[in-house]
This record gives sequence, C-alpha cells and structure tokens, in this order.
Amino acid sequence: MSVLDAFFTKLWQQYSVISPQAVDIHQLFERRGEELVNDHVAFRTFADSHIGIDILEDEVLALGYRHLDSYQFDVKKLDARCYVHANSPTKIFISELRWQSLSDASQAIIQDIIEQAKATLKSPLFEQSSRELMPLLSAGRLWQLPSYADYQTLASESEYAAWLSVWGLRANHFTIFVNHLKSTPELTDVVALLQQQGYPLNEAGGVIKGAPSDLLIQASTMADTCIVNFNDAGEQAISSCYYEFAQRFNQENGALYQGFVPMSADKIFESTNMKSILGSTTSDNEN
Ligand code: OOG
Ligand code: NI
Repeated sequence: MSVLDAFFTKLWQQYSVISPQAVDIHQLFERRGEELVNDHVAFRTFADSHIGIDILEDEVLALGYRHLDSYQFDVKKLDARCYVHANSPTKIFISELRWQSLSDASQAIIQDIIEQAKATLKSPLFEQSSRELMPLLSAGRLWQLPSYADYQTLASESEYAAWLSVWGLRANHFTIFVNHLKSTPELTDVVALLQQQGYPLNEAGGVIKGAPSDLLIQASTMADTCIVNFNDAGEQAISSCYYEFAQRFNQENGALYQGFVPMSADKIFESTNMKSILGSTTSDNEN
C-alpha cells in the first residue's frame, strides 16, 4: 500500500469510529453498486503553533501534493489552504484558527493546549511511535481533553475552537465525489436520496451550496454527536464529524475545477455546530 493510501486508510478508520452516520451512508452507496471516490478530506488546526498550517503543509507536500489556493473566513477567524495531487482525485483542505483574536479567556485555554501539543511533539516516545510512521495530520489530540467548562467557553466564541479542542488533528469530514457516482451523478439526486433516508442535512445557506457557475456545488450532513466523558461534567454529547458531497464542473479549459468556494465553505464549517445539530433534532423554534 502506498504511503498516501495508508494515510487515507488511517484517516478513514479514525473517522468511522466517531461518524457512524458516514459509515452507514458509505454502505448505502456501496449497496447501490457504487465505488466511492473521495473528493477531499479536511483538517482543522490552531494558527501560530507547532501544529499550524505552515508546519502541516510540509507533510502534505511530502505526500506529493501541491498548494492550489488559499482562502480567508474573517468572521470565523479562519484561514485555509487547499492542495491537489497529480495522481489522486482527493484534495486536502486545511484551515487554522487565528486564536489570538479571541477573548483573553479563550486565548488562555488555547495557549495551554498549544503548550501541551508542543511538549507531546518533543517527547521521544511520540517521535518514535507516531511521527515517523504517519503524518501529524492523523495524530489526533496531542493534549489532554479540556474541561467541559473550557469547551463551553470556547464554543461561546468559536464552535471551531471547541470542536478542535476535543478532537485534535484528524479528518473532520470525508467527501463523496458525486461526479463519479453511476446512479446519482447529480448532487440534487444525492440530496434527495439522503433526505428520503432521513439524514439531517446542513441547511445553512441552503441545502445545496454554490451554483454551477461557481464550478463546485456541495451539500453535507449535520455532524454526528458522540458522548465524551469530561472530568468536570461527566458524559456530554459533542459534535463529531460529518459527510460531504461535492459535484464539480468544467472550467473553460475543459478540466474540472479543483478549488473551493469561500461562500460555500463558510457554511460547510457549520456542519459541526452544536446549536444547529440540536436545533435539527428538536421542534424548538427560537425566533
Ligand atoms: C471545513 C469546511 C469547508 C468545504 O468543502 O468547503 C469545506 C471544515 O469544516 O473544517 O470542507
Ligand atoms: Ni469539505
């Protein structure tokens, strides 16, 4: 197995443990005779740290990827880059949080997380056991689980920060490349199938994000929730991972568009938003 295949296999294993819905959907398509192709996987991290994009990027380039484009999400305080591979249809999307623009309370929590990550990365045991075998991007949480109080402090300002504090470096979603589906090569049909099967979809900005003129249209499920056992609060439901579906269109030169669409990505990030997840499973009307 190539290093790249082994990397994606590990990412899928980690993902499937906390994303039962993605496993179900994967099987649904396999039962329909589909051979699934991944359009991209995405990662989240903290800027200005030993796990910032600049550092993770070296590993991505070493896997044979090249940087394609960069994006900014000012309201969410995120920067992102995407990478493409000459021999793989699976793109890599990495975003990082400009955590220094959060409140002092959140900054202190993240500073502590970053210090722990630095210590973990420097420990000889980690160097031997993990670092050389697999990219840091699949290292998981390099720090202690935060307290639920800290998780909530982060969540009140940045759902992204809260999610990352619990899950660490791992794929936060896989994405089915809809163009390669034989029975439903149109995203609208994929969406209809998922809705018919009762999967809650991310409705921020509309279920289907983007238009053919953007050269990329996307939809995603709302993330699964997982029970996490916090020292200060016991078992709590936390959003884990979601599954995405992407259909791409040809550019003027006849090649499929490979990049992302910032307006759509901004909404896709909300697939792990706990408020929306809870909202989609209750009939509470908040307005
Ligand atoms: C990434 C959200 C953006 C896309 O396809 O636009 C994205 C995230 O949730 O971390 O994946
Ligand atoms: Ni995505």
